[in-house]
Amino acid sequence: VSAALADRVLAGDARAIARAITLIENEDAAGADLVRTIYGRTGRAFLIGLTGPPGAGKSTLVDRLIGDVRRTGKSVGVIAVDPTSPFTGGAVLGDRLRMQAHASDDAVFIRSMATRGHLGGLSRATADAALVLDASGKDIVVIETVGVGQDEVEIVRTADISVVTLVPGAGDDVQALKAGIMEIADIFVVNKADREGADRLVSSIEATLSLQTLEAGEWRPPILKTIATSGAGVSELMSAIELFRQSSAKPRGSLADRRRARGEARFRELLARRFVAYVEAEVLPPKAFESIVDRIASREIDPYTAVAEVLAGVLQLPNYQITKSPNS
Ligand SMILES: Nc1nc2c(ncn2[C@@H]2O[C@H](COP(=O)(O)OP(=O)(O)OP(=O)(O)O)[C@@H](O)[C@H]2O)c(=O)[nH]1
Ligand SMILES: [Mg+2]
Repeated sequence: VSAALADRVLAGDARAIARAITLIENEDAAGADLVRTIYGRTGRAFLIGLTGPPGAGKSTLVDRLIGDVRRTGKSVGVIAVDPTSPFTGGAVLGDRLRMQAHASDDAVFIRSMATRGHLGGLSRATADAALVLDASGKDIVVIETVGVGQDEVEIVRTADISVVTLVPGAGDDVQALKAGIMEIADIFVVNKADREGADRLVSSIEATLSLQTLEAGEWRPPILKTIATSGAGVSELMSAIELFRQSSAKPRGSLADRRRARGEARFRELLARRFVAYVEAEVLPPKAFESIVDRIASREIDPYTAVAEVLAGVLQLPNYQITKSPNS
């Protein structure tokens, strides 16, 4: 089943893409198998991360971007992290409705994703879904997230380009600062520029940016004004994205670094998760994991000691040819 599904994903079959993303979303083992199969065929798509506060107009902006991308003949996949997530409480159909204009276009694939309970589950599922779209041959993949939590910041940080959307009149002018999003922006977009205070917001972002010292040749994040509802400023945004893509594609550029960092983050995360699962299921006796957790909670043992003890046990296993002492 999985091989056939992988073939259909690689052929760009929309139903297969949808099925694959559902498997990933449900943390089905078949989803992991699929990613394993298609991974060698990924790395072609350009990954755009778009984030900002709830209701900033991100989906409206993405809809406009899709239009611009399609005019150049390129295909595009969109993953909108589900607005029904506990973070925003928005309407589930919102994104699909807002991007309805492209519903019948074969070269456009739009998908909302729900957040799952586990820490890091969202960024993992989103990253895998992006791989599916990449493997399916989409030239551009856009990930829309609400910039509120660490998970969301992580998603956008590992994209090829991070676009941070802010809106005037949201009280605190540099709203994104708190979430640590200011540091990850490659492009700032002041959307709803038809509203009062847009220029003030631009100045306040400029002021914040001017506190950061740039190295010679380093990319300076531009600040663009858009009105997503009318499309004003969207082609300028597209040009800025293209400019970034080209400038960072040069040898010393950050694109390769970023992709390497993305690979490293995924590898570390998977290794850690699989290792913990292995220790819990194969190394520790039944119920030992829970009992350690209980002892930590009752202050009978501290977490550092507990980890050191478990690690010592693991490293003595014959299959682990690790010669270093666990204390080194
Ligand atoms: N006045 C004005 N309204 C806008 C603009 N862009 C979007 N909106 C409106 O803002 C509302 C929210 O737009 P969305 O595109 O759903 O915003 P979002 O950031 O995707 O929202 P969430 O995904 O729920 O966080 C909608 O009613 C849009 O029509 C703009 O440039 N000007
Ligand atoms: Mg949205």
